[in-house]
Amino acid sequence: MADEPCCRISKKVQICLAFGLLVAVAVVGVLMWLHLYKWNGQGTTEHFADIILGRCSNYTRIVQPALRNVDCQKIQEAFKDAFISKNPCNITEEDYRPLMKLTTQTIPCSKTILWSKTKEMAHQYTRVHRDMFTLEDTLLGYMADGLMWCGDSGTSEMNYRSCPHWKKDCPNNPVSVFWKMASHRFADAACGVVYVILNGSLSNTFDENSTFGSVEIINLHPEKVQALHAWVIHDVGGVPSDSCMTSSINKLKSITSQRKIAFRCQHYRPAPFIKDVTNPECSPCSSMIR
Ligand code: JS2
Repeated sequence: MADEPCCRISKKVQICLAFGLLVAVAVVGVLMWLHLYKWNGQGTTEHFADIILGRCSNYTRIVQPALRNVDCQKIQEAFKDAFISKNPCNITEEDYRPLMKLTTQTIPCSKTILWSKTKEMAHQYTRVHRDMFTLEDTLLGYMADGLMWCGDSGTSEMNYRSCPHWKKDCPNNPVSVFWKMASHRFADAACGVVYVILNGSLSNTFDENSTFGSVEIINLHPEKVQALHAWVIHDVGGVPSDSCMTSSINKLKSITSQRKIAFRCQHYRPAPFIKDVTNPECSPCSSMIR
C-alpha cells in the first residue's frame, strides 16, 4: 500500500505543507505576542498601579493609621513584580511572597468575619462595626478588592485587553492565586470566635467548593479558634427557609466538629440584620456579636 502512487506525497507537496505549518505557527506566535490573542477574562483595571498606591496611602493614613509607617511605594512595586513579565497562567504563591511580607497585619481575636455569596452584606456590617474585619478590611484586601490585573512573559506591560479567566483559561492566573493566598493567610491568622456570613436563600448556603469552603474553613487552627459562628441571612424577598437546619449547614457543622472547632448558627432576615447593624444595642444583634 505504501508504494501506491496515490499514497506517495511528492517532495514538492511535503515542502509546501511544512512551510504552511511553519507560517501558521509563526502567525499564532505573533498574534499572541501582540496581545491580539484574547483571554476570556476582563483586562487589567486602568491605572492599576496608581489605584494600588492611592488605596495603600488612604488605608495607612485614614482607615488604619496604626499602619502609617508602611512603605506604600515598596508595596506597589512588590505587587507589580508579582505578575509583570510573567506567564499569566503560571503564577505561583512564591510570586506574591514579597507582597505578603510587606502587608503583614494583626487582627484582634474574635474580630475576623468571613463571608460567602454575601460580600455586600458583610461589608455593610463592618462599615458599622469598625472593629471587625473582613479580608477586604485588611490592607491587602482593601488594595485589591474589585480589581483585575495580569501581564505577559516577554513584555513589561500590563495586559489591559484581557486576562485569563480562572475556569475558561487557567486557575493559576494572577488574580485567583492572589485571593487564594490572601484568603489562606487571613484564615490562618484568625483567633477566638470567627464569624461567617452566609446566604440563606441559596440552596447551597454552604458551598464546599467556594473560597470559604475550600480554603478558609480548612485553614482555621483549632488551637487558636474556639468557635465558628455562622450568620445565615435570607435574601430580601427570597424564599425564607430554616437555613440553620439545611443539609449544607449540617455539612459545615460536621467539618468544624471534625476539626475540633465548636459551631453555632443563627439565621436572620436582612432587615433585622441590617437594622441591628445600624442599631448595635438591639437584643438579637448583641447575642450575635458578643
Ligand atoms: C474579594 C475576591 C475581590 O471569606 C471570603 C473572603 O475572605 C474571600 O477572600 O473569600 C471568601 C469569599 O469567597 P467565596 O466563599 O468563594 O464566596 P463568593 O461570594 O463566591 O466570592 C468569591 C470571591 C473570592 C475571592 N475573590 N474576594 N474581593 O475582588 C475578589 N475577587 C475574588 N476572586
